[in-house]
Amino acid sequence: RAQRGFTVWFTGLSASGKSTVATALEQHLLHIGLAAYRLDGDNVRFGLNKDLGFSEKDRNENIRRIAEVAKLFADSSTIALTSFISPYRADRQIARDLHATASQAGDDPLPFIEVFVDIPLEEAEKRDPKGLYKKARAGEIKDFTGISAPYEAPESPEITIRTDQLSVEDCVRKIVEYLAEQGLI
Ligand code: GGZ
Repeated sequence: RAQRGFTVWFTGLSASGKSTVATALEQHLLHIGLAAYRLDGDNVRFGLNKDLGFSEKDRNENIRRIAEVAKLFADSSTIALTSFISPYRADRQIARDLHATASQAGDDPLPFIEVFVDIPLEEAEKRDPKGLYKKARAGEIKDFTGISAPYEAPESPEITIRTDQLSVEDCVRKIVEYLAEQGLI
């Protein structure tokens, strides 16, 4: 039967491992012959959303547009993988609700799978691959998630992964097993 599209929505702190796991998951899905496409800061914040910064309002709009684009990919029978901090619960709910609303009369809702990339702030700060936490602590970056801006952890994500406890492969396996159980792949 034809592939059905859906969205896997990663959420978590900067340096939590969202992009690393999303990239590995995308590779796996492509390898087994499924169409998958990853949306992340590199291909969205420098293009479609280059007019947006990191104020609460701009993050709301960032996530709103990403949710709309993910839905379009899913609607085209692609698996959309999004890796953005998406710190606000209400924004993630909007993204979820958007997928639940069919594009055209008679269309089924598009599945939306929220993956909480859960690591302690201290761990993310220890990793600090780009030195951003250090700059945020020094006051050189304002509104930095976890330091001077909020991160609202999901209350009932479909999947939680601890990237500080599991290998990337194990994280991918956990997601793939869930998708298979749900009959999505
Ligand atoms: C958080 C920031 C900020 C501030 C720049 N707060 O680790 P990174 O570098 O590569 O990922 C972070 C990315 C976050 O962008 P998102 O579009 O995912 O954020 S949101 O969903 O909240 O709209 C980080 C970098 O951009 N970055 N300034 N102030 N992260």
